[in-house]
Amino acid sequence: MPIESLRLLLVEDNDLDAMFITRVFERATVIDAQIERASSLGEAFEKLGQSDFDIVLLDLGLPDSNGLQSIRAIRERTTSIPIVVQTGDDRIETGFAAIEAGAQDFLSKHDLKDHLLTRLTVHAILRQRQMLELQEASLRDSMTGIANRRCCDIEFKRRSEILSHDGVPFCVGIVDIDHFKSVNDSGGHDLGDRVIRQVARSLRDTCRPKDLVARIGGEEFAVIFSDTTIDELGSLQQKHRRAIEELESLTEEIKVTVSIGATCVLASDDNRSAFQRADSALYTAKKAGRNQCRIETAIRPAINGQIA
Ligand code: GH3
Ligand code: MG
Repeated sequence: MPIESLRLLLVEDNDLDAMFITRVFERATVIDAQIERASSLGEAFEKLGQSDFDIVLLDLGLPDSNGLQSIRAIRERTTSIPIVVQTGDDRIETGFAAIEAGAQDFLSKHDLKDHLLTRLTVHAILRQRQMLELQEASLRDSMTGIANRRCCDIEFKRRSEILSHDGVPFCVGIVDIDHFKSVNDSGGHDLGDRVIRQVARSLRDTCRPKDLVARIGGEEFAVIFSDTTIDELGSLQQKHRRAIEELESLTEEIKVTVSIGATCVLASDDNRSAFQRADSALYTAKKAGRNQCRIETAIRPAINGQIA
């Protein structure tokens, strides 16, 4: 991914150093850098809040912050923007400490040669972009484009922490395509894959923005219903089931339906125990004839205890 033009936030309180760095980028013919300068960390935060930047070039000795604190403060606000540190301190230990604190690279002010600075800047941006792309890909299911099991595990953990700290309830559900084997058997594996994508799209389009839909197995999906009590769960499940029942058939012979099992999550639950309950509700829905929703209600007394 070539970088022709980039937006750079230069955080530097020294006018001469700022002018020197600006000139380096003006002389660089391969890139067109638009530079905005902030003279303090406070001003840097203001500018980061106002517009998007591709990189922050950060001086470690600022009037309102010092050394590694500045890097950590920026990292607390955003993990995505690459930071290159330039420092008057020549010790290599300072540079490595900067990287440990969250910077992508470092450069001594005594080493500010044109090529070195521009190369370092471009490398930091490209490396960070690749890292974010990989991170994003590691959370997606490649066949359907929706979240994968890993992403579901992370979201479950996040929701559990919010439940424990703030008492915000949440629920989980498992959605399983009915008689999917017969889709493969009658229409082939490719048709099966198309049905899986169609169901994934429906779940994604039907869920609320605060919910998460993930593919957790071949024809099995998980839904994390955020900020949801067990009393709201039934209608949410039915909305998903109906949306899939009403999907346009891909072939005349195939009518796609799903069964859904769900449960409310307790503060004492972990991922496994919560999804085991949802799975047993799913089993009941399958046994009752499929194209149905069930909720694990055995935990109702425990929920009441949790709320009280
Ligand atoms: P039930 O209603 O009880 O859920 O029955 P089922 O046929 O849906 O369930 P079963 O577990 O017997 O079969 C699931 C099938 O899904 C078996 C497997 O070959 C198929 N499958 C798993 N992953 C994929 C996939 O990625 N693509 C396709 N096309 N088929 C898959
Ligand atoms: Mg199935």
